[in-house]
Amino acid sequence: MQCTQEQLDEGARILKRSRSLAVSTGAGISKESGIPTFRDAQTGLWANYNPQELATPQGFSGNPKLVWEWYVERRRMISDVSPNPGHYALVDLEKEFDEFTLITQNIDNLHRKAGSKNIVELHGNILRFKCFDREHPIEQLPDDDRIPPRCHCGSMIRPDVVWFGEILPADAVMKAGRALETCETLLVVGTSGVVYPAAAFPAQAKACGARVIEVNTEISAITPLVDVYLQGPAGEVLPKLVETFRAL
Ligand code: BJW
Repeated sequence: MQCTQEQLDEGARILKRSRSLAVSTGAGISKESGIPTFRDAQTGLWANYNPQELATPQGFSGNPKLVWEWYVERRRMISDVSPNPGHYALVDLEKEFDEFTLITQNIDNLHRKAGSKNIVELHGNILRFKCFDREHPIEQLPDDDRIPPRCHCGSMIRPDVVWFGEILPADAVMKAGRALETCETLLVVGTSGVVYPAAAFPAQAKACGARVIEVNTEISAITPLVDVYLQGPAGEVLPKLVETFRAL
């Protein structure tokens, strides 16, 4: 199913009336770049891997080699792919608004690669590292045979991403909160809307008076709440939304 031109017109009119836009993206926007989402029943990462083993601090403590190697593999896959038309459409939208914040749950760096500027990375970035015990930032991985490599303090090094049960980076939470309070429109793209705190963003923005537009191939947990639902792949719907917006 794909959204109609009337629905795109309605979304574009809401955007046209707004001076400030916040965008919240999830794994769905990178699907067309070739990166699997998490919760797709067939191809999602959590269909094939156990999140408790691979995306929790307890999982890393229990089997650091397994977790480290899983992230090495994902980093290799991510470094081979490019942004898609959905990422580039958001770069175009950023130029149209006085205030624009792109809040992403994705760790794949593709918004930055595409050229988006004001990005808030809620769940970290797979290309960065920190130490497990004391969170020392790691600028460069040591030339170390150990897996995982070790920090100067002796602790294991881990990817700088947010696992289940971990607190999100304070500056990211603060910037996201400010954008949600002040935006006139929130555009939500490609997230199932089940992982908190991002799952609460649409309700938060609405409570502050914003309109909410969603782009997703499927109905999500937030669809019942949105003002305009644009069904379809982000790589097709977002460029059409920008084109419709510019034609108004
Ligand atoms: C397309 C498409 C196309 C496909 N175009 N669309 C309140 C209530 C209940 C629980 C909690 C709560 N507050 C906190 C929690 C606990 C927990 C949580 O939310 N659990 C829920 C699962 C119930 N949250 C946390 O632990 C967070 N920490 C926190 O809140 O700290 C304080 C606290 C802790 C404990 C208790 C209370 C407070 C941290 C969450 C960290 C999430 N980490 C991961 C892994 C990151 C690293 C890595 O990648 O390895 O982040 S899990 C994974 O899910 C990843 C994603 O960012 C995140 C969200 O997934 P996303 O992006 O929505 O992907 P999918 O696959 O779910 O959906 C894809 C969507 O795209 C689908 O809708 C498709 O239809 C769509 N789609 N193709 C457009 N082409």
